[in-house]
Amino acid sequence: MSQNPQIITLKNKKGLEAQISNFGATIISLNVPDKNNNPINVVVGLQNAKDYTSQIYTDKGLYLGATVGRWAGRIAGGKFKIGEKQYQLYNNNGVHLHGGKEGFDKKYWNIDKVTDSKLTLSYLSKDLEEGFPGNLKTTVTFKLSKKNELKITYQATTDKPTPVNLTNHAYFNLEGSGTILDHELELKSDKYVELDEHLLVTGKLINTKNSPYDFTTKSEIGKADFKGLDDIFVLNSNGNTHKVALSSAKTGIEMKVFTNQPTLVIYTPPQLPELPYKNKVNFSKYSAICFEAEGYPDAVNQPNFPSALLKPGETYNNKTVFEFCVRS
Ligand code: FUC
Repeated sequence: MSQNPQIITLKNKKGLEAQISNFGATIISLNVPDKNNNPINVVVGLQNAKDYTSQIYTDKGLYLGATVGRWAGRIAGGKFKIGEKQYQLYNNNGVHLHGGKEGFDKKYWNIDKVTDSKLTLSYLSKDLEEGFPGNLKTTVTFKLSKKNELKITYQATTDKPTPVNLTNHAYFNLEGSGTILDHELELKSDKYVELDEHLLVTGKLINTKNSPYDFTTKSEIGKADFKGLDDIFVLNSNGNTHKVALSSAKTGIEMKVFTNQPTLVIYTPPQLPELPYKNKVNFSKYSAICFEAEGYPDAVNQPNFPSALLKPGETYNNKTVFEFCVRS
């Protein structure tokens, strides 16, 4: 019997409103008041929750607003070793991406707890699902705070050592349509991860300074040398300050990203495919930007990167916050 996704609406008292689907623990819209107090949906979403379950959509591999796991990003060779034991994951031409054929983005999550402003979903990923060892119990909490933040918290526990790397794959556009090329971006990252032609990590880190990846001073995304991003940045670890600030002069909306994760994938697809988008909006070239806060990429195969193995008795804890304000 086919299931129907359920939508949960969260609100805070400052006008933030989020719609979350339990299919993929997916953010399907996030309304934020602009400088004229009009709501702008800043997250790219589809019209109906059911649209996310159709193969026409899933074949496009967009992961719009979804929770990605058990491993967000790419695992080279689609395999890894724990001790002497090798694990073979679901892969496509030798690359495991975003949790496999049916990752966490395509699972129905259990609705554990709902209040006006907070939702907790959970999912039990069974031993060897997509090839990963251990029964992994995962919860994700979405909360709209009084400080006008969307706080996403992931926790997970396992009964066997297993790699865990969870993230949310929301595509942001602070104008709700058009392009993000006119948005301004500040990114607190002095180093990015070198990638090969298959977008796999070489293990080398490169300075962002004097490269097209230097957004340490806030600047327009569409500056002269911008060629699109599908890159991994190492976040500077100075205190509890924001790691990213993104703003639109048109709507006055500014979003700051805080996270306890060490790296951030920034992804700007050149063009979104034709799909039944919410509010029937039109998107032009470089229509949205993803900020996927996560652990070091392919850490299971990179001995120089911090380990990403979760062991029995430990709790995986990932907190990422998207804070909104209006600048006049
Ligand atoms: C990001 C990228 C990938 C992929 C996906 C939809 O995480 O790194 O290249 O296209 O999102």
